[in-house]
Amino acid sequence: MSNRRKFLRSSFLSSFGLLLGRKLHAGGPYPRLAGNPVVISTWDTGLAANAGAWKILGSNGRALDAVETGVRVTEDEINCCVGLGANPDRDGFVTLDACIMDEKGNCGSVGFLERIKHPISVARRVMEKTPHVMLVGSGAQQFAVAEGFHLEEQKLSDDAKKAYEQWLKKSEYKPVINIENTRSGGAGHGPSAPTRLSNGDWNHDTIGMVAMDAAGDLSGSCTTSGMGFKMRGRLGDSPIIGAGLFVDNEVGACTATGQGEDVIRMCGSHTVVELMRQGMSPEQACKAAVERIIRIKGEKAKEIQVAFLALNKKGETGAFAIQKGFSYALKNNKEERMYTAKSWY
Ligand code: SD4
Repeated sequence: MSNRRKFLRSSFLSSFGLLLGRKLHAGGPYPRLAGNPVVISTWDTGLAANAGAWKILGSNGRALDAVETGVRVTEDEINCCVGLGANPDRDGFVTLDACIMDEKGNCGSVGFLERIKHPISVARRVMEKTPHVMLVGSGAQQFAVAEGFHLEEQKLSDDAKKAYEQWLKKSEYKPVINIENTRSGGAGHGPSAPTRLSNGDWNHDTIGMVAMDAAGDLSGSCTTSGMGFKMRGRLGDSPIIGAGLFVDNEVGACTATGQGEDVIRMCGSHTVVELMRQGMSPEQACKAAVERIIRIKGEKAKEIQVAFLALNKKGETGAFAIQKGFSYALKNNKEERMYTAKSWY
């Protein structure tokens, strides 16, 4: 055989081998961990949300169904930062953002959605029933209604009304706040969801959830009303795939909470997943992402809260935040509890 033919033959075989190798490794760098479902979600409201998700995960259901069902629990609660009971924008309207992503890289999202109780389920319909990833505003609402979602009355919850009336006294628009407040979500002082509590801790309530099911597949969800008293039309990181949420079934999944603008700037959740792909543990990856925000923001990082929460394909979990006070809920076959994340400050 001539040298040229030998070369062609061997390069064909090695490309074929590579292709085959790829296929063999389609499960990713980690072996599939079956039979150990786990769910983690942000903040204290995560406990009840995890319990909702566990109804599915604990009976061998799919992670995608679990993360939708789980965060619907929070969307049903009266909460500063999730669902229709949440704080409004500065014009007095509650506008909701949500996204969802499954183990196959399918994803769906809604932003600036009004008068619909379960934006996470609309996001799932966008994923499953449209050729698109994202629908926003009146288009998203129109789609939701066409899909049978009920158009709720435009009315603030009692808590939100009180918080908004308080805010209106000054109508002070500050994209960042770092002061104590009466209602988690920035009542009285500006459009930011982060609030500093009297003990110095920071509070938010957006719910981000990532889970692995008994088959070893990953999914995630994220839903929020965003910053209280934000500008009308503002979108945060929570409906943006790669920012507020990212899932890669070969590696892991991550969700973010906190000041969305700063998460969007560095594609937060995607960054964390890519760092895990390079071999970092979930906590190391979340910390490295926080450090990147701190490098970008310098001293201004002192005034904001951002936290990342991640899960890898081995079922390991971890988190890291800029400020202290970020808590997350974990549920697996052995435990159901809150953890407090380490933080930069
Ligand atoms: C946003 N990331 O809209 C959300 C807010 C948040 O807990 O996480 N609040 O920027």
